[in-house]
Amino acid sequence: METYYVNLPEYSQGVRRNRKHSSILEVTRLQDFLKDIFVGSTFLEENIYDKQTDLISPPNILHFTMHSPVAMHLYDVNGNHTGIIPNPNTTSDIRVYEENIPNSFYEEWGETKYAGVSGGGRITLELDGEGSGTFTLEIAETQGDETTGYTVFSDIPVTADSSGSINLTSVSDVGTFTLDNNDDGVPDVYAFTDEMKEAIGYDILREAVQAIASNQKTALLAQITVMEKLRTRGNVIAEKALLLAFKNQVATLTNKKLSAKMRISGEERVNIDAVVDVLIGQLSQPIKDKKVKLKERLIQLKEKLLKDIRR
Ligand SMILES: [Ca+2]
Repeated sequence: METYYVNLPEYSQGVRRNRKHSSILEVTRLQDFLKDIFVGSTFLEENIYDKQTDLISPPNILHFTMHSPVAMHLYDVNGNHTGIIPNPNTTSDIRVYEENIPNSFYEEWGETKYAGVSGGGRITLELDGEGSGTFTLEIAETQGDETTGYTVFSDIPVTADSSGSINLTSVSDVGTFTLDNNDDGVPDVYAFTDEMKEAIGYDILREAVQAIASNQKTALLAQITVMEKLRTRGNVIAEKALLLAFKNQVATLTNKKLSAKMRISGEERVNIDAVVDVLIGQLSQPIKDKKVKLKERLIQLKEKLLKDIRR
């Protein structure tokens, strides 16, 4: 018996249609090929191969996993959509989705949404809040069985009115994005990947403050220098107190009653706040590490104790 292979990704790219195994018999070139076989011909139509090795190397796949309450919509450069669509039956609460981007997929498992696309084209991921809480978004890139890229946005605050988007062709394009949480067109959340959070330091806060026009800039920069010294010395409690005070001060400076020279815009505040929050988050890390060390020490002591008793 002869075995033939249909390269579905190659076919789908060529005809801009999304074909999967369930719809393999709808591939017109396969239909033609099957007709040929019935009349005794084994002419290989385009996208059909008689050796598995003739298939092109596995395509890059971008995977998006959303631990919700956020809907994910993927768009390609041609405006094709993959994701949830309104159920045409308005009395039904069954979630309906489409997969119109060539070589894309969409699935939901309870609260988790999983979508992806292969081919390496530019993709826009649109996020649409479905409820209040926080979300975690994982973005991975694979080629065959190999994971070639991975990044994650953890515990990003979200509301039912939230919206934001990320443009990417590969995981390496991803670093930050903004969310508008109250639908007024002004970003409220500046999200960093976990990896990027580790790279943030006072140098980044200094950059964010340098970017403002307020005449309070010099005073804020002086405070940054103080906080940076506290970090070098490991004075966690004082540093945290100053970071919180710094955050309050920045909030006060957005007051519309202040003179234009002093005032900080809402957008400038979002950027500064995001960096300050990461710096505050980094402070609980040494405490966590200390706890782990303590636990390790307790295990060591217990082992020693047991050894001593058994002797
Ligand atoms: Ca907003």
